[in-house]
Amino acid sequence: MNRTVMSIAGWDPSAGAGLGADLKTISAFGLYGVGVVTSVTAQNTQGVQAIYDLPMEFVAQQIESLVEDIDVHAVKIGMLGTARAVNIVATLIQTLKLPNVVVDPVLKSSSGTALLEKKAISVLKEKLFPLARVVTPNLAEASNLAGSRVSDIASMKKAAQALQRMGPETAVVTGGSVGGRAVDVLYDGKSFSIYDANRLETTNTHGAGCTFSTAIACRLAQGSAIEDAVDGAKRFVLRSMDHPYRIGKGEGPLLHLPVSA
Ligand code: PXL
Repeated sequence: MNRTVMSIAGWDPSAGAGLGADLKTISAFGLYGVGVVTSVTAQNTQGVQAIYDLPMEFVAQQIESLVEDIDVHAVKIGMLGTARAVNIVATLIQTLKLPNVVVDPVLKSSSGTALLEKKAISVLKEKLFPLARVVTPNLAEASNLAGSRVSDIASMKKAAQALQRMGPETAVVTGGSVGGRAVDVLYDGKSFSIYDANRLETTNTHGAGCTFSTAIACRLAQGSAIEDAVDGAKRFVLRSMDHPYRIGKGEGPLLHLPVSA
């Protein structure tokens, strides 16, 4: 299918997370990926060593250059870095009427470094969430954004409901671990869907959240309904974590092989 997916995200030079992971994911789905950089990080599988947030004017220019020329069928939004970037991205999503927006509300790296300034969190919730078809917080992000500890299925449901009420069409809280199962909880304003799989024994998890949200955007670009898109994305993430490569000394990245392979 002749479809283009845009990722607006940070650059991780180890390409395990961020824009690198997103473009690999889009390719694996057989779609054409385009990428807007919000922030350049220096990092590897062991942690984030430095961050350089781009000026919001330059983030805006990249989006405008792309959209003037190329039709975009879905947008994944990851690390934004600053409140100014959140604001300008929200404005452009609206004025350019970009479709199938998936927001991964990235707050911290898995090693604990802040990837979004504190004052941007309210802007993310108020300006960007209402423009999204899907938001995909993990447990830590859901706890922070909903303002209460999220740990088990009951609290995941409560948080999914609270976040959906902030304006997105659906909220999926990811990363639950219940009796050795990997559980995600979706709420669409009416009912819950619970996604459940065997938890893998793997350390190849760096970039799982980025890959998940981008895979949802790919499936939406292909015309899937949200519930199916999330199911397909979960299967893609699990398969991409389950590989024999040993990359780096820390939390290994996923390996994004073609979906049809
Ligand atoms: O996984 C969250 C994330 C998103 N985007 C970038 C990152 C990370 C984690 O390190 O570096 C650019």
